[in-house]
This record gives sequence, structure tokens and C-alpha cells, in this order.
Amino acid sequence: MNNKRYNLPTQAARRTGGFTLIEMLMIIGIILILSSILVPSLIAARRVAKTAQTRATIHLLDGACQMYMHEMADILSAAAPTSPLYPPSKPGTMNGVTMQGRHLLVECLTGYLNKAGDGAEGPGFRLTGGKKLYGPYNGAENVATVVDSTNNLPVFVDSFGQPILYYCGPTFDTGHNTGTGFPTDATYVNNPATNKPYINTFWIISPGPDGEFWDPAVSGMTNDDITNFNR
Ligand SMILES: [Ca+2]
Repeated sequence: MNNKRYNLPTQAARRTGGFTLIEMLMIIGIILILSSILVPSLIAARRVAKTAQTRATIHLLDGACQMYMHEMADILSAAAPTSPLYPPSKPGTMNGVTMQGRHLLVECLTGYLNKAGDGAEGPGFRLTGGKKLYGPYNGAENVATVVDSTNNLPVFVDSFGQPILYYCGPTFDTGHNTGTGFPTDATYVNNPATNKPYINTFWIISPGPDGEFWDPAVSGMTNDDITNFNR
């Protein structure tokens, strides 16, 4: 009985026993090694997930553009347009505000800029009387947007928080490098899947994980841009 009591260390004795300096250094070393292994792979996993999300967003917007085009073809069938009517991207002034492709894309696919009842109309056609209330298409109204500080209009953003840009043919002059498989001719863009030109088509582009549009003139820059052609 007495021996058992003497052999048990007291709470205080256990606390003062603690870890030695070497044990602490070993633990810290192990934590550092594990961190150096895990953190980069966690960052890479997030990057892969956000890239996949952005591809899905651009796929959704691509589908919305197709739906817009088909509805415009039905509405304007009497006029028999000779080319598909995708959302326009030519910059212009509407209601006193300068809009570029990225703003027009939101307006065309959601129709939210010109509210019904305000007496104005735009590419999204929101008019009084409830007769021209086109869109939204393909869930585009659920895609995240940010307000462009230059004109206070919404623009779609990718999963990295960068604006998604939009350009439509046939006057295709984006100022961006179109990447492998794309011709430099400003009148059309190429479909890398078939290596055939898509006359009068459109280009939706995210700068991708690096947040910058690819430029082959910048050494060491890889093309991670995400578009409706490489999804
Ligand atoms: Ca990029």
C-alpha cells in the first residue's frame, strides 16, 4: 500500500517533468515539415477547385448566350438575320452610361439593367407593359457580379474575384492574346476543338488563377486563362 503511493508522481511532479528542449525542437521541426508538405497542396487544391468553378461559370454563360441567340432569332425571324445574334460587345452609350462587352453581357443575359417600367430598353429588353421581358437565361442571374467602379454597372466575376470579359464577332478586336490555336485575324475566332473558325461567334474569358491575361511576350508566363473555347 505505502509503496504504491510513493511510486505515483504527483500532479506538480508531472508538470515540472514536461518536455526537454530537444523534444520541443523535434516537435517544432515535425510541424514545420508537415506544414511545408500540406500547405502547398492545400493551395493547389483550392486553385484546382476555383478553376473548375470558373469553367462551370463560363460554361453556364456560354449556354446563356446560345439561349439569348435562339430567342432573338425567334423574335426577329421576320427580319431574317443573316448571322446569329449573340449578345453584342461593341462599346456604346446607353442611358448616358458607357457600356463595354462585360457590362452588355450581364444586361443581355439577365435583363436587369433596364427595369420594366422605366420606359427604357436595352439589349436585355425590359419594357413597360410586360411584353418585352426577355431573360434571364440559363441561370445567369445567379452568377456572382461586382460593380465596375468606372460606371457603377455589374460585371460577372470568376471564382478568383476577377471580372469575366466578353467579346463578340464579327468585329473581333479584343486586344488580348488569343492563345494556342487562335488566329490573329480580327474577323473571327478559332475553335481549337475542330481547328475551324467560328464566324460571328463570341469569346468569354477569365484571366484564370494568375489573375492576368496571358501574354507570350512576358517570359515565364503560362497561359492559364479560362475561356468558352478551352473549358
Ligand atoms: Ca492568366
